[in-house]
Amino acid sequence: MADSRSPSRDAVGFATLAGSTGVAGSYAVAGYSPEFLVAPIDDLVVRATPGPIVAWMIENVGEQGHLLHIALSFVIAAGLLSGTAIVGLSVAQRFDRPVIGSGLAGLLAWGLTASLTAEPLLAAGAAVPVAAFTAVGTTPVAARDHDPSRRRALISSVSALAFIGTAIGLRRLTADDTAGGGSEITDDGVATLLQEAEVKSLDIRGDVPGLVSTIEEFYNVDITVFDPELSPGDWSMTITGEVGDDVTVTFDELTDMQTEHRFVTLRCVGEDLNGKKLDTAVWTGTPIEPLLKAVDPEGECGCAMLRAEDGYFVQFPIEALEDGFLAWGMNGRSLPQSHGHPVRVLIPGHWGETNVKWLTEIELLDEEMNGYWEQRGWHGTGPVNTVAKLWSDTVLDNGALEVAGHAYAGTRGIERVEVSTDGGGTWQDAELSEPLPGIDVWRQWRYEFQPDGSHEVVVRAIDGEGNRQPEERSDAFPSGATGWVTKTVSG
Ligand SMILES: Nc1nc2c(c(=O)[nH]1)N[C@H]1C(S)=C(S)[C@@H](COP(=O)(O)O)O[C@H]1N2
Ligand SMILES: [Mo]
Repeated sequence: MADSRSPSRDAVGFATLAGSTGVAGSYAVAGYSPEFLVAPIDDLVVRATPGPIVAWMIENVGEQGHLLHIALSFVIAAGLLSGTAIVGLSVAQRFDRPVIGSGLAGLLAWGLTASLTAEPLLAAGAAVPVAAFTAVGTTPVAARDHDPSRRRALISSVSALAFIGTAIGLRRLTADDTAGGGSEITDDGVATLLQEAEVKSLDIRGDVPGLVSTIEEFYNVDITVFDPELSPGDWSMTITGEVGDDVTVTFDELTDMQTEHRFVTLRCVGEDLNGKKLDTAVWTGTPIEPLLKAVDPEGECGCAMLRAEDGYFVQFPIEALEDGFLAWGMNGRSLPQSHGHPVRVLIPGHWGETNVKWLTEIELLDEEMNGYWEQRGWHGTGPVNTVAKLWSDTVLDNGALEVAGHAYAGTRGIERVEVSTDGGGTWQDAELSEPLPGIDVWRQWRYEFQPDGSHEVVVRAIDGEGNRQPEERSDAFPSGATGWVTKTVSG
């Protein structure tokens, strides 16, 4: 009996169950979104991590890096909610008032979740299970004698697990999922372009994406783990700052404007020389220029800061912005959540970071300012470097070796790709895919030869202005990788 009066192992166990079910409950009502308790905690974890480490993780470790801090954030969230359950359990025991104890735990869990997520209503998702499982732990001591604690612990654990499973399952079933691209865009224009890309894609045996990357293939770079959940109805974008009058555009107004479908390629400044953060899609949207003209920009620097719902921001010249595109569709579907649902920016020929997702604001500036990545030392707002990727080497049935990849030079375009099979001694022209319409699109290349032992293959591109891709090697940081891709292959 004396045992059950101190915060026993029992109490810690029940509190842990209560905390875990609280996290699951929050997930059930909020999903993988900023309203989920773990999201703001994760923001704090990321903010507490030194900037260079975060930047390095996002660019290099990607998903696995996210998993590390997310796991830590889950543990912290469950720990905090367990703390509220411990307080509830202690009060219940001290004053022998189980109802007050579990009510208090629920109230504290609610307060904690509501203040961190700023979502008082959804915070109930965390509070209710915490209160319920605290109540299980506060069942009067008398009852406990008839119910051996081992058995009770087992039953509680099983029901907690069942609750967590149900919460996750329910969420998955009911979630309004735009992950793979939402509703279909029924416009012949898209279908025509997708078909053109298919026809023009080279017949490559190796594992190289076609001229249009699928939504699943298309790379992702995000500064946060939780993508903003913005419905078209909630979305609007304001052009502000050094302008005659602010202008706000709603989603309906935007999609009523002149609609176009464009091939646009994106490449991240942070990728390795032969990395895979280079992809192309058919985007549906409208040109930015008419919107800019309407506000009459008057800033001194001729530059603009673009801001997004996830806290991302990037600054670059208005000149580049004028050529830009506001997209709400990707490969014939509404923009997937991870690519900026409902509206993102596409800036021809510039590094990926200028292509702001979940766009909320264009602020015209008087003075230049650093964007998110520029504050972290990157120089990634200008035009892309020229690159030829060597993404596959395959032995064909006839014994020949096929090497293949994509080449990209932004708005300069790709004129030629040269391949050497003797470490750069001699060069031959690779087969190139027919150019796709558009001013910012990659091309596929392919080269086949009869191997004789081991070969050092080197590839380099020549852009549309006649410039050969520079040979000198540099790392991605801070201005994008340079050099020629080489690979030793044998038949
Ligand atoms: N709002 C927002 N926009 C963003 C980013 C981001 O983290 N948040 N990442 C940028 C970077 S660094 C790149 S390379 C591209 C990647 O776009 P994708 O994820 O659609 O491939 O988006 C850019 N736009
Ligand atoms: Mo990027």
